[in-house]
Formats: sequence, structure tokens, C-alpha cells
Amino acid sequence: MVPASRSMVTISWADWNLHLAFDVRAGLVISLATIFDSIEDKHRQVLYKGHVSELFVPYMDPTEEWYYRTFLDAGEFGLGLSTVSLQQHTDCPANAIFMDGYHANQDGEPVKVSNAFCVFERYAGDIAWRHTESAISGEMITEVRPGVSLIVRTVSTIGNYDYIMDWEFKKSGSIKFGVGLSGILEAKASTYTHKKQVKEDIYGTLVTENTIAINHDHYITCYLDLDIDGEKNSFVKGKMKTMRTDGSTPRKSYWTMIREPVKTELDARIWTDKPIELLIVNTNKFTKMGNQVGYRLIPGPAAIPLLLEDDYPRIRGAFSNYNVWITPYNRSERWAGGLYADRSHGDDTLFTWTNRNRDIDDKDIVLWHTIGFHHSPSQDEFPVMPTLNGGFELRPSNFFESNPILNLRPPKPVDLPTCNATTP
Ligand SMILES: *[C@@H]1O[C@H](CO)[C@@H](O)[C@H](O)[C@H]1NC(C)=O
Ligand SMILES: *[C@@H]1O[C@H](CO)[C@@H](O)[C@H](O)[C@H]1NC(C)=O
Ligand SMILES: [Cu+2]
Repeated sequence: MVPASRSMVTISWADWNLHLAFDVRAGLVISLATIFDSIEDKHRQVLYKGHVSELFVPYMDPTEEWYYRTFLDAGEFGLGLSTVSLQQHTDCPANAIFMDGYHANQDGEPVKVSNAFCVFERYAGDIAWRHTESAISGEMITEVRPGVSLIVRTVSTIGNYDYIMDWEFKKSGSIKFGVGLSGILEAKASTYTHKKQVKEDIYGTLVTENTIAINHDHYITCYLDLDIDGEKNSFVKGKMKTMRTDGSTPRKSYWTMIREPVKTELDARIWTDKPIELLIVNTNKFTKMGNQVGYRLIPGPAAIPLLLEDDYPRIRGAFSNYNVWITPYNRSERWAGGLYADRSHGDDTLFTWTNRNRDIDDKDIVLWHTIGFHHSPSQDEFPVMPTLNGGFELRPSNFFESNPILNLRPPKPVDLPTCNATTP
């Protein structure tokens, strides 16, 4: 790991090279992530730029004091402005390296956020790949490689909620983004002390005497400008279709994959609540076997919006109408809720941009993906909420000629420090 400067950092780890930057609105920005391919003997482009674009949290209490609580946390508060200083040993492990972030205040003066990100190598006891071969008579062969990855972490605390955001780079070529929700549930005072007394809709859960935690959603929309082996990429949708056999064997059915290129923005609006394969491919590059070189999105949890389409938060938060979108790259289209999110009317969102139905075939394209949660609070989350996790994976799909970590060396046995359960 080689930090190069304070504001913009280049990291080389395993086969990965990447940049980190701090943005007042997005918080952590990952860019120029490339991975070394030993067969091609060069670094290959994967992610040109990735960051959280918007974080939409509409509350479900429509009464006078609460109806307006439909927050656009990135656009209205700033994930960078809300970034907190991380602590060693608690927020990040002992082997973490910390980075500061800087932004300008309203007078144009620099403000330092110390320890805004931490970067660490993680071995959490996972397996990168393994096999026990027992088919060879008289022999039992086992090969296992431990899964070690690089984590870049940042935490934004926006009012009551804490969002823990991790970008994980795996030796296999996968990039994972994870978000952890913690902090304090937004609650209101009430005269109720027991559920039996409640005869009306209280818009949430009585989590303790006189306290109602309100129902709400979290939509974390990520901007992912993938450049798979270069700028010109295309989007491919793979549908799994049930096929009936001709009856020549006892099997009646099977499923097959039907992949079709998606050429326009409207066809690229997708809900991932049914089996679907989503690929970003390099239109002009194939493996030796003739498969199209690409990366696959393994989506995070999908929360289909339940507000009515003519309701104001639904219009301002229209980028939650689908959880996958593709746009042609446009430098003015980075913030899913609009450039000016505060008091916006919903006329500059990912939804309105994509209504133009532009061509997305064989172009520099941007993938937008939303991790969604419908959150009906429970007592277990009071007074502070145990972390609730969600995330997605960008995983190589015919990007390499074969498993890129086949040649990982088995580790030397080392005595890692043991962590003893402490008694309070
Ligand atoms: C780029 O985005 C802006 C904002 O949505 C829009 O006004 C402009 O027409 C876009 N340009 C193209 C070529 O789509
Ligand atoms: C954990 O407990 C073992 C056995 O009591 C002890 O030898 C070891 O030093 C302890 N490790 C730590 C990190 O406290
Ligand atoms: Cu919540």
C-alpha cells in the first residue's frame, strides 16, 4: 500500500491499482481501479469512478410535524460534510492506515476531516477457493486458499443515522460495496406506554414507553462508471427462461439463459426482484473461447417504493423507481436526485434524464444501482441500532481466461494474535 499524497491517494494492493478521493457531497470516491492480468501482462481497466450518488430516506408519518421528513442525505447534507473521524481498534482494525479528507467551508477556507477513511487488509477466516478431490483412488487431495481482501471504509453520520460504507477489492477481481446502517432510530414522543392502548395508526413501532420509532425507507444509490477494458461498453440483460423438453428423456424442463443487448435507457430500467443476469461488457472484446468480456452486477436488496406515484417524495426521489439504470456518460449527470437537491421538485433526477431514452449501446455508460431497505423498527434496535447490512458485488464475467487466483500461493502457517472473549 503506497499512499502518494493527502488529498488524492494511489493504492497498489495485490493486483489492484486504485485512487481514493474525498468529495464534500459523495464522501469517498473510488476511481481508476485497474487489475493486473498475468496472461495479458498488463493492468486492465475496471471501474473508472464509483461513489454513493444519493441517499434517500423518506419517513412514513404524514402528519404536520413529520410529513416533510423525506431526506436526500447526499444532496441536502453531504456525505462528505457528514464524514466522521474514524478510530483505530474500534471503527477499523489495528492494521488500518488512515487518511484525512479536506473540503472548503462557506468562506472558502479548507476544513480538515482527520481519519476520514481507513484502508486495511482483511483476513476474516474466509476461503477464496478450495477443493477436496476424492475421485482418485487411494488419494485424497485438498487445496485451499484463504480469502484476503482490501477494505476502504468511511462513516457518515447524518443526524440520527450512521452509515458505514465499505469498498472491498478481492484478489479474484470482484469489487464489493457494503453499507451498514447503525445509530439512533428517528422517534417521536407519545402518551402510549403499551401497545394495547393504541387504536390508531401510529406510523411506526412503540419501542419503549412513550416512544414511537417511525417507519421509513433507505435508498442508497451508487454511481458506477465502469470502463471494462476501455470506455466503450454495452449493457446486456440475461433472462432465465423455463424450457419444456421434447420428452425424449424423463426430464420435463430446464432453464436456459437468453442474453440480449439493451440499447436504450428505458429498456435498462430494471427491478432485480426476479432472476436476471446483468452484465456490463466490452462490446469489442472476447475471450479466446469467444465469450464477451465483462463484469456482472450481483445486486443488493431491492425495495420497491410503496408511496403513490403522485406523492411529492416519490417525485423528488424518482431515482428509486427502479434499482438498476444505465445512462450514457454525461458530466452533468452525477447526482441521482438532481444537482440542487434541497427543495427540489424532481425535475432533474435519474428518472427525468432517462426519459430521453438515449442510446446506450457501445458507449461510455454509467450503471446506477440502488440498495434499498423498508425499515419497520423493532425494540431490538432501541436505543441504538445493531448494524444492518446490505451491499452488492461487481464480479468478473468472462473477464479472465480462467480463475485469476489459481496461482495464489498457499499461506505459510502463522500464529495470528488470538482474540479472547472478554468478560465485562
Ligand atoms: C447532459 O446532461 C444535462 C443535464 O441532464 C442535459 O441538459 C444535457 O442535455 C445532457 N447532454 C446530453 C448530450 O445528453
Ligand atoms: C488469550 O488467552 C490465552 C489463554 O489464556 C493466553 O495465552 C493469550 O495470551 C490470550 N491472548 C490475548 C491476546 O489476550
Ligand atoms: Cu432505518
